[in-house]
Amino acid sequence: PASAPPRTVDALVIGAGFAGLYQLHCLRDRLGLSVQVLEAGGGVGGTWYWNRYPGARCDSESHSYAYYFDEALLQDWEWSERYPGQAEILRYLNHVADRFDLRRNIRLNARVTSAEYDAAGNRWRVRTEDGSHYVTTWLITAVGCLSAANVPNIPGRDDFAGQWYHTGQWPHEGVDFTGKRVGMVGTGSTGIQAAPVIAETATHLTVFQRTANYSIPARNAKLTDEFKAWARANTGEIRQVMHSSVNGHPWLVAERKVGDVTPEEREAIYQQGWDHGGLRFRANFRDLLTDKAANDTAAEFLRAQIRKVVKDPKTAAVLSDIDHPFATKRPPIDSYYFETFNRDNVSLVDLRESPIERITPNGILTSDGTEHPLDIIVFATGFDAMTGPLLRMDITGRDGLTLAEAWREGPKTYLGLQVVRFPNLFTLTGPGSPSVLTNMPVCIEQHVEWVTGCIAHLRANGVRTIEPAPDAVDRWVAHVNDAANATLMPQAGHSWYLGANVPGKPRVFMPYAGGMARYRATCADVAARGYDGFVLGTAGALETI
Ligand code: NA7
Repeated sequence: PASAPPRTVDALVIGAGFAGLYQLHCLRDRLGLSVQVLEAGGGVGGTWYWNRYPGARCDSESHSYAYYFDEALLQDWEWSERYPGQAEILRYLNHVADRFDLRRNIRLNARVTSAEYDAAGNRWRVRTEDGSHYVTTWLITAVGCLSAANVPNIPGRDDFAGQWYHTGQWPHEGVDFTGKRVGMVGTGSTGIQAAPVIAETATHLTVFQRTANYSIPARNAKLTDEFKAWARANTGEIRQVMHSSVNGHPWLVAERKVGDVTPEEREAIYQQGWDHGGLRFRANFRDLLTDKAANDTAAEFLRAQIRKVVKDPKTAAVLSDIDHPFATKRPPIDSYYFETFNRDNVSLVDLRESPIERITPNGILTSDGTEHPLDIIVFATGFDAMTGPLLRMDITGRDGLTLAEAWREGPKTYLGLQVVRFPNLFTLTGPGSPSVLTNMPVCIEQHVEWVTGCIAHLRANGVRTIEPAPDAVDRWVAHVNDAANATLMPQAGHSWYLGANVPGKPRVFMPYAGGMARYRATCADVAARGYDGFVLGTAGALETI
């Protein structure tokens, strides 16, 4: 109740997914702080609590999609498939919550509505939807990058007589597609995972495609005992590779360039990558993301595969008419996505030719005058990525400055972790960090450990406040832009990396494309030089009342 006195803690963490769980463990069990985690969901797990759509599965390989901070945890947990499915990851995160006795400091169903910095007391006041009130010195957001659902505001949506769902807010009881005509809007990673599974039970599936996409077969399979034994015996080496790689995956990008091999060799390498499956395809040559001519060779190989798989030439043409360079948008991986279009009960609508005009009570009406009759609409339309989850909370820093105002022209951070005039606020996997361009747990562990080390340092040295110096932020923002512009990625106009999928969102390339290993080294260097670029203040109360 609003009248109850606030609860006071040293640190408050928002979110109980991969990042929030580990941050709680580090601050409570390594630093001995009092910590409260507030989680909007009815369970722990973050992304994997909400994204229960058919076919939901991680694109990182299981043995790398895990915490690496605890050898006993690594040894005890056993993944069953090459890529972990949603239910298995959720079991894993619940196992971690139990194993490290985390639940006693996590409040579920506690959606944070506001966080306000009180300069006089040097503390944050955090409020939840149900009127609870917390006071904390350190405020850490662990809200994820892809957690604010983007449901397109298509006219007529509320008049639809059937059911509609967004994949990121999927009903826990599941959705029965038997006997239903289903329309799915969106062909990103999510739609590409969901379509083959929906098609298995639906009477008919209509896929509404706005932008054609590359996809590489995942080649998911049960893990063999040999592989499991290898992964267990080599955790140190796997960690080492993940830490030295550009994107935190357990492989390195090849040294060779496309031009170093003959066209025949190149095609054989691509074929091998296609047969092996997964995100690793893009690691075949080191210039795929920097040289358009090199990229064209991969793009053309992938378009040709679509034409080989899809039998109907018109459908194949629409699916393979891809206008962005390969991997400049997040490249999906799939299980029989293109094959799905060979089924009798699946059809494709090209929204570029005839966009959606409105939703009617009976289905979706496109501009060519066709009304596609539907019982269920699935919006696989993605997220207000990176900034969305932060801006949907009302965060206010010094002098009444809101985060929305501070980021009006796009997000500005130092290392993706801190914002000018928001002292003692740390934004894990925030914009300006490598986050979504990496295998997330690797990036998360680095962030959480860096923040933990930072708070330990500040406490040991009597520092009351930390916030970035404005010129350090300017330099970091420029560096993030330069890193993006050194790649082909900004060329994909429709990408959520740029905020282009959300109407009115500033077009800024949000993640740091300079590579995870380089980022890790930069952060370590900043800490080693006494938190260079940050302003450390000694005024203000640290011990909260
Ligand atoms: P994405 O990758 O943002 O994909 C969303 C898809 O929905 C994409 O094909 C969009 O087309 C399409 N979309 C979005 N809004 C509309 C409207 N209004 N009309 C038609 N089509 C629309 O989200 P995902 O959930 O698939 O994946 C997110 C990340 O999760 C993924 O990258 C992985 O990191 C895991 P567009 O391309 O914008 O034309």
